Amino acid sequence: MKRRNVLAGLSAGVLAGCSKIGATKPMQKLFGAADGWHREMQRTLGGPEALAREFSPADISPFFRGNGTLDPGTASYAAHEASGFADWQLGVTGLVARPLALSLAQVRALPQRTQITRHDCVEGWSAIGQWTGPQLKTILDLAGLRPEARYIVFRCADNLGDGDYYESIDLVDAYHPQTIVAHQLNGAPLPIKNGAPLRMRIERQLGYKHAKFVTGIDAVASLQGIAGGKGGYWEDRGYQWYAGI
Ligand SMILES: Nc1nc2c(c(=O)[nH]1)N[C@H]1C(S)=C(S)[C@@H](COP(=O)(O)O)O[C@H]1N2
Ligand SMILES: [Mo]
Repeated sequence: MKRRNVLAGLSAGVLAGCSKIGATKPMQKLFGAADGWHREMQRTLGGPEALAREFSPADISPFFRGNGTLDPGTASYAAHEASGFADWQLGVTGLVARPLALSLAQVRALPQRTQITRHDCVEGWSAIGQWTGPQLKTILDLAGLRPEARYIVFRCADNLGDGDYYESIDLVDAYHPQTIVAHQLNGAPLPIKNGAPLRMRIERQLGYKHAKFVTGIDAVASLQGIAGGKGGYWEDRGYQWYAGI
């Protein structure tokens, strides 16, 4: 039906079980996964579904700066850039029933969400931008999260010299309605500096959680054993894992 058309390119088998596996099992785990004072406080005050503030088009910053990696600078990324990211793939792996490799066309064909939000960087700047992309939960439901999954890890195309950039969130943020895999900023394809062709928006957390140049989404039971084990490139270097605003 309509959903089939939208998801053309994904097999019927991929679609069949998604609502069952994806929607129920992970939701049962949401509260068991919560630990840490900051996370508890924010969620007690706002509730797990509380939305980050959304703004109007008039509020959009005239310039949305880039921060951190502005271009991954690898031969592979340069080749993707030259071909307009036609062969970019978003892998969905780990504790999922149906691993996926989504093309950008498939990501764009999923139901989309557009939101105008403020990005806050710990370095002391903010900017308001309009982001468009599918909700992460749509993709997780397609892949069918397994009940053992507790965290979602984002793999990125940039290496900072002493490690690849990566990030992670728990299932509360993964299923939050404003958590999207963005491919557009202010109605245009993502600029390179802002994470082309795909970057996360995790709207209730600080800027470093919003992984850019995303190549993979990995469902895991534990963050131990991944890079430094703290759940993110900056977390491994001392930043808070839960960076609620
Ligand atoms: N892959 C990757 N993602 C990243 C970073 C990075 O260096 N590499 N920097 C983070 C930081 S600290 C911020 S503030 C935002 C900046 O997003 P922007 O470049 O769109 O402003 O991206 C985050 N995501
Ligand atoms: Mo940042």
